Amino acid sequence: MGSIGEPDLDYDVIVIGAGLSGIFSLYRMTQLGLRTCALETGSSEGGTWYWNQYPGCRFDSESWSYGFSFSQEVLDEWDWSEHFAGQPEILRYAEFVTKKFDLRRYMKFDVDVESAHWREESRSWLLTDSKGRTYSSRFVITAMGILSKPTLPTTIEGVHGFERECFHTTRWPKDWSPSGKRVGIIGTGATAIQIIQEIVKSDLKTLTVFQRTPNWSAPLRNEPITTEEMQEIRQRYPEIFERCRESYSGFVHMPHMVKTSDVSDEERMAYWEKIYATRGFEKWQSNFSDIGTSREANALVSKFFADKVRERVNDPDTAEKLIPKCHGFGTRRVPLETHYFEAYNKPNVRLVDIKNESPIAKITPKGVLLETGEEVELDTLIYATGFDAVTGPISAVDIRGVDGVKITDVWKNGPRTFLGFLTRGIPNMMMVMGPHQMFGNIPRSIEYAVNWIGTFIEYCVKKDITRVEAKQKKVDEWTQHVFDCAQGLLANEIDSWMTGVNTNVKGKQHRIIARYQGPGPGFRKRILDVAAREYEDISMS
Ligand code: NA7
Repeated sequence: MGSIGEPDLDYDVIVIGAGLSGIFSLYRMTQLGLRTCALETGSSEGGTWYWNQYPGCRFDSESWSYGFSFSQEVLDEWDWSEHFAGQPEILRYAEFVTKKFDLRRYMKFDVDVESAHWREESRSWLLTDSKGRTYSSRFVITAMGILSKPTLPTTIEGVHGFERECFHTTRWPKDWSPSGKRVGIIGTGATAIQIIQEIVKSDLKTLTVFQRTPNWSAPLRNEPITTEEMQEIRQRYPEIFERCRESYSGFVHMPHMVKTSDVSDEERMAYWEKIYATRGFEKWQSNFSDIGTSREANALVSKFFADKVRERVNDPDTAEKLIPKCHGFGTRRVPLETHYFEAYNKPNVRLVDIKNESPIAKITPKGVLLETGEEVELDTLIYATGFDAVTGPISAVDIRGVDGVKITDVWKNGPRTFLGFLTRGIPNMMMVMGPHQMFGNIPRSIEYAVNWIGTFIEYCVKKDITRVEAKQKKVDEWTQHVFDCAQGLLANEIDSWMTGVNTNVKGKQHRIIARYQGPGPGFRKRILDVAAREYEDISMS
């Protein structure tokens, strides 16, 4: 197709990030014949699956519904070994796709983009990295991930003061062994749950879990995929991806269009028992249709899952501590587990409730001092304390648009976007997995976003359009639509990374609407309508 006509620019399109979003963005841009590159902080591709190398890291989505759908060759050639693959296999998959399309030659590793400044006169972006190197481009695609900026528990005194082994889950030391160690972990989100259930299988000496908020968690039920099963899955790929397109959040699990009040107590319990026994997110995504909106329905389903915890944890006090009291089932992202609750039946595992019983006074050079006066001495302290999610990676770059306006100022009261792809005042920059996009089964959402952005850039090239910007009116309408979709959802009454709250980050104490919460098919229809109307909702020149 040729480039976007500006020989003085280094690139037509710079992609920031070489995770799954970056890999597919690069693929699309190279297919268009554009001059492109991906600037990646890591030393290799893979994004989330490159950084998260902790023990037990794996999919919560079915492997075969998570992989890319865009290439028949990839679908034909790649075999998944488990229904929920582990991180090493997923990273190999990212490397396989990269290699297959020879994308590595467009990737620049160990590049930390610090700023991106819009230059109106040349209608281009100038990016600068932490080593002072610059990169110019007509368009920028941000593909930085929604959970890529780790956060330490800065609310705790002495967070940098532990003098033994200490790390965040995204910076796991290679060849780390728990053998004979007294390990402590702060956090009980999806990451911690995967780690805890894995490392208790080892010969560690003790494990102390410091829990601020318990999480609802339910069985993953992972199993290997046999050769015959993989053949069968391969034949079903069209049907699998069709299901993902039709489901609410891009998973293979279809909504159950029945309310808790539509059935008898017995039928309800039977249905819950049935889905509890299934694989993956079925128990969340295919639960009764009112559990996310009705307090009564949510109380019932929460009781069902609470009783499961009580059945599985021997010590009643520990079981009660593990049952969330301040948020209902499914109002936060439900981590899936394999014998997580049974971990607490081991004599060398201790759960410390740091919210209600024994708050942390401070982290000392050799352990964690509780307000009770007890110092829990540790050899290793793990921070499983999550991320400055969704807006965090974007805000971390000094992005300045028209007249030097900062993206953080445009979003000071929460993100405002058009389709989740564009921001007013920030021309020629498009976001993959930016705020106000649908998330759910992430690669499905990545494909929708990158395909839309790719088609839009292709249109611009064909029509010789060199400047695009969201219109204020359309941003207001889309943002309002995203707010409307979020109305009445119990999830928005709860603090979590999904509602933009992170106690460790300045300015993230208040809930925002960070993502599109309407049904996936509705999201796709709206973005495709904009394309069908030849992008008239966007300023183009
Ligand atoms: P999450 O889900 O954000 O969990 C972080 C955990 O760390 C959570 O239990 C937090 O408690 C806890 N935390 C965070 N800061 C502190 C401080 N200052 N003190 C004590 N405890 C703290 O991150 P994950 O990495 O587990 O998972 C992120 C997503 O990755 C997950 O949803 C999947 O989509 C994959 P809190 O609940 O805030 O009280």
